[in-house]
Amino acid sequence: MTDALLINARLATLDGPGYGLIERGALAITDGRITWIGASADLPADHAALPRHDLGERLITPAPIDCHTHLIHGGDRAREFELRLQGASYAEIARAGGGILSTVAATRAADEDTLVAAALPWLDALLAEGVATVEVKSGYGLDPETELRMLRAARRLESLRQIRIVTTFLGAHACPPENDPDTYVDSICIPTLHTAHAEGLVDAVDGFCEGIAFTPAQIARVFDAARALDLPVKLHAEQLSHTGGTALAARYNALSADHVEYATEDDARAMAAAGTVAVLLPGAFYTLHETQAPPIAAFRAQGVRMALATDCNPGSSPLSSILLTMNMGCTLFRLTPEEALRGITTHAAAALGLTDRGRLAPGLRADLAVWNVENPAELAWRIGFNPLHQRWFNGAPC
Ligand code: DI6
Ligand code: FE
Repeated sequence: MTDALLINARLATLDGPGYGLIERGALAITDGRITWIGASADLPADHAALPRHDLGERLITPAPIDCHTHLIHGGDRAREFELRLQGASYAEIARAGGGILSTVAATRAADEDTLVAAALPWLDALLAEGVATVEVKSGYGLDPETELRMLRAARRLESLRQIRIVTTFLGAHACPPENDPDTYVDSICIPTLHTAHAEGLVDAVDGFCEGIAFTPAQIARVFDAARALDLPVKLHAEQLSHTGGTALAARYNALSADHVEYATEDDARAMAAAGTVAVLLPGAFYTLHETQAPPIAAFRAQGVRMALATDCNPGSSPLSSILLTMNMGCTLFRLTPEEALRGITTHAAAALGLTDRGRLAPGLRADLAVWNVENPAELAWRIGFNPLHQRWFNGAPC
């Protein structure tokens, strides 16, 4: 691992209030960690001998983190896109056996190599925008074999790219056609979670709490199983309607409640008390022509941390741009560009339970994005433009 001294940069540290900007800054890296950060003029003599990289006054931010994706999946859903444009709703397509279940059929039919190869172009699009940590969910298998295959495929991405993958078991994503929901949860989903955990394939546990998926009581059984294994939980909650998932997630001290368009002020209070992050997914809101925006004002008032993620999946959010996600968060949900940047860094890390990244500070991982922009707000401002100059992963440019 090379040590390095980055000089002549503007630093958006996100450490402290606002962007935490440092002008004419320097950042020292040893063994993949940030060892010093501050104004160049204050650089201690013992760091001055490190190999220097002059960044030409470019902006450095923490590397983006995509904290909610369904990157591993078989097939595509372009036909469903056409049907929705002709007026069919997401829920109608799901009830007719399309939607998530059509991706389940395609994923069951794909071997591990095929799943990995299909995921790489989506992943590479994220890497091209500086992303250094990606969460990947299972949930398109809904049988033991395919759920495990998805998680193994997700883990394999780490050996093929310079990226940290966080895996989430989403067995409770939809009920497979061959089961009823209660039998599925108790006889398939929970036993599969045990097997996947024993293989070291699970970092967190998720579910889809919704009229077209699982009830709070069913999700609670999955969460109890997660708790017994000492695994953190998160939940797709209040995406299409209000079913009580957010309150349930807060009761289990979930890392995050995701989507949350239909969450209420009470839900925001419960999330704040539990420290549960709201993961906003504007790509799904946009794709599904949703009109109910998440309760941003209540989240702000209660001090709920808001993260932003792509929800990259073939159905409700075929989005693999973290920059466009920031722009959508601002334009569709009226986040400030500062909230959007925090949403893909500091708060995205919190949504994954990671405390060693998402800010620029001594001791944290040197996962960095160097941008050809002057001001951080430019990252959320432009549409379809990628100003990334360089990505640093674990202390090295790549
Ligand atoms: N909500 C979503 O937005 C994704 N999963 C979920 O529970 C969509 C999954 C899909 O449509 O394939
Ligand atoms: Fe999702």
